Amino acid sequence: MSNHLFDAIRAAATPEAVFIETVDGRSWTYDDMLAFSGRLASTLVKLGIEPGDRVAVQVEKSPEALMLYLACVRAGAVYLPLNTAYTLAELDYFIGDAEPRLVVMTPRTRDGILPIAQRYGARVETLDEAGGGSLVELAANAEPDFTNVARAPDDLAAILYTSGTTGRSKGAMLTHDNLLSNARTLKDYWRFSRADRLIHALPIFHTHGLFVASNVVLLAGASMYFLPKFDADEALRLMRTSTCMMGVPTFYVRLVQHPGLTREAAAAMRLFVSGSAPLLAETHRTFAEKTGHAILERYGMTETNMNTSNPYEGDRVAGTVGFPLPGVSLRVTEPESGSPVADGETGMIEVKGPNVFKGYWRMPEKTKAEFREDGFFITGDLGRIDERGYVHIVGRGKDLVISGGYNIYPKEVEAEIDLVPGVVESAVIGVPHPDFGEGVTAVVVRESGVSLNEQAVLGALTDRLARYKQPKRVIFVDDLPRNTMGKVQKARLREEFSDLYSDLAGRSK
Ligand code: MCA
Ligand code: AMP
Repeated sequence: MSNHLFDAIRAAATPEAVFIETVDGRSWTYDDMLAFSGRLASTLVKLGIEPGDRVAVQVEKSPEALMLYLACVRAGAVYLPLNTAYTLAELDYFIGDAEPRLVVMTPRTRDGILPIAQRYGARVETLDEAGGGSLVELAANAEPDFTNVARAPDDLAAILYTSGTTGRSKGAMLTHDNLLSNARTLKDYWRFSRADRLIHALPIFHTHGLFVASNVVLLAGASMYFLPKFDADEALRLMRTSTCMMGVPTFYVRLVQHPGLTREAAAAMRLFVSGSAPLLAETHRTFAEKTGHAILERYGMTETNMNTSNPYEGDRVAGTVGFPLPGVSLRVTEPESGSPVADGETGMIEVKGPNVFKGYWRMPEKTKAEFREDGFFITGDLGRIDERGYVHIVGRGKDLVISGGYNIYPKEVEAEIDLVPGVVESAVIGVPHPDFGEGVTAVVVRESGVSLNEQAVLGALTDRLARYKQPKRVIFVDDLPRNTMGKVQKARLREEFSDLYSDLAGRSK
């Protein structure tokens, strides 16, 4: 019986070749991966997981955690990774919405999550960063030879939550073929082979680290160094025995500030990829001057996987995201009408292809609203295509802040700030930040006579919002600027506070 995604992974695996090495010296071959993911898949089935059941996972990065993703694919389950920064308040929403049959947590956070999981009828098991925990104990005696559950190209492999412009987060439903087709395309486009070793320093609960990085390595039968998180010293050390790295712009900002980044340090490397947020042309240029490597920038979304990429051979143009990938149709339209703009003009980027998701989990109306009649997905990103065919992202139609590669929807943060006693209203904006690209910033109006300060606002958010969503600064103003329609003029606020973080330049890690 065929399992669309895993069959391809299985076919690319070279049994004795190394798949993952960790910085503390642990290593797994492809054979180990097949056996361990088989044990975990057998365990999932024993725990009653049926095809289509969601398995929610909020654990620290480890090879075992990646193999749990593969086990879910093999067992026909729907993998639901959750950012480790999410608070219990945020988890309550995700678990209630996705209704997983099983929640896998770190032992540290188990007690907090247990009542939430029980309320929604989910079982809880644990997995820690060292590869221990109750799930692994159950798997120790399970069968490594697992007959994969049959899954067709259109069956769900994963749900990844993306923040909503209005209301709560939406679960993007990704099929086996969404993931497989995109990973195959990227493997070929970026020339991945068994000879490659990737520096993997991204988290594995988002598309970038989970699908782009890990699936490409798997389909190439290549290997990777698994770092718990990005560390410039460690990345530089590993470059001497690696061939590629994938990262968010913050990785490259931190690397160019490191005295160890030289031509010699990067001599063994063949490819540096950047994505998830705009890479400054200056970072691209400085990196090239220091190493001789032109960073390859690409563009994607949780809903669409990767859409465009600069070429492997040919000009990697700073400030552009390159060409639509093979099999991906991309057009630029008038946002309101959806009709194509004139050549070179700016408009809404829309995409269509096997990479584009199936819809938002249990939100048919929202799904319908984001697609055109002819099947193109409306990305919410504003862009243009230049005369050479390179796509430029010029802005965002959606009110979104991207900080260190993580998306933050201002509305969600504003809603929490507005609940703080003494707050009249708030506007959350992203302003240039030398390390994170954009820094989440709250502009707050307080009731007259109330002695509310920055610390009190931030303190009230601690247990409500993931750390990366919390404002780096809170500014108090008498009134928010509004246009004649009464809408807050965020562009004016962004302008006014554009220098807020400039004193941090040169001091980032
Ligand atoms: C950590 N902090 C952050 C961020 N990360 N604050 C804002 N934005 C962030 N991204 C907080 C920490 O909790 C800490 O708070 C303080 O900021 C400083 O932390 P630091 O040690 O400097 O951070 P770090 O641990 O080094 O992490 C920075 C990072 C990391 C390496 C940029 O955030 C990261 O790995 N980002 C990658 C995100 C990613 O994978 N995105 C892809 C999404 P305090 O000290 O005050 O407690 S997928 C996607 O976007 C699409 C599909 C695509 O195209 O790829
Ligand atoms: P996410 O919802 O986390 O998948 O983030 C997707 C968003 O990240 C896109 O809609 C873009 O706004 C942004 N993004 C991803 N890659 C790039 C890039 N290379 N340049 C600019 N923005 C990007």
